[in-house]
Amino acid sequence: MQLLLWARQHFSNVGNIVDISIAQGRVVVVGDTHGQLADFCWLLRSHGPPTLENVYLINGDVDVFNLLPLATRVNSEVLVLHGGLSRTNSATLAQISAIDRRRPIPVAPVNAEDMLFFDLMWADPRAVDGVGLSAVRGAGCATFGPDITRRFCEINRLRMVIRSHEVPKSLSGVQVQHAGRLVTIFSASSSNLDTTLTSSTISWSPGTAHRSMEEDDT
Ligand SMILES: [Mn+2]
Repeated sequence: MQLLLWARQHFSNVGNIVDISIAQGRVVVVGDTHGQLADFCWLLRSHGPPTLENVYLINGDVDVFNLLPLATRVNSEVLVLHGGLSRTNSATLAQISAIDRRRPIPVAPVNAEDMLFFDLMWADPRAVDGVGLSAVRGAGCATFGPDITRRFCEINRLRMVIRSHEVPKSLSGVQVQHAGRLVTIFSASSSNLDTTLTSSTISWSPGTAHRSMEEDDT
C-alpha cells in the first residue's frame, strides 16, 4: 500500500514521456505480466535485481496504470509504449507530451487528443499499410500499418518502437514487425492443452543491438 501511495505521488509529477539514458549497464523492458507473480519472479531471477545499472522498464498494465507516463524514450532513439501508434497518422512526441493523461482513458475517443491517448494504450499493428479498426478486439480499437510506424519514426527521429499489450502470434513472447521498427514484448506466460506462451523481455546495453530473451533460455 505504501508503495502504491509513493507511486501515485511520484507519477503525478512526471511528464507524459520519460527520457532515460543508459550510459552504462542496461535497460530491460518487461511487457504485460497479467499479475502472474511467478513470471515476474522468473524475470528478476534471470536479469538480476534492479539497480542504477540494471534498469527495469515495466511496460504492462499495473495498479497505478492511470497515473503512469504514456511512453519512455531510451537513449533518444527507442520509444517504449503500451499499445500502439495513432490512427491520426502523424503524431509527434510534442503532441503526446501535451495530452492531459491524469484522467480515465477515453472510452469512445472523438477528438485527435483522445484518439492519440486511446491508441497509445490499445492499438495493435497490422501487416498492411494504413489504419483501421480491430476486428479482433472490437471496442473501437485501432490498427496501424508499417507506413504509420515508418512515418512516426522519421518524424520523431526514432530508430524503433517497443510495445506490449498483445500476445505475439508466434507465442514466443516477442514479435518483430514493420521492417524491424516495431517490436512487441509480452511477458505473461501461459500453457494449456492447445498452446504454450513463453514470457519474454528485451534489453539493451550501450553500443550493442537489443537482445530478446525467452523463458526457455534459462
Ligand atoms: Mn495490456
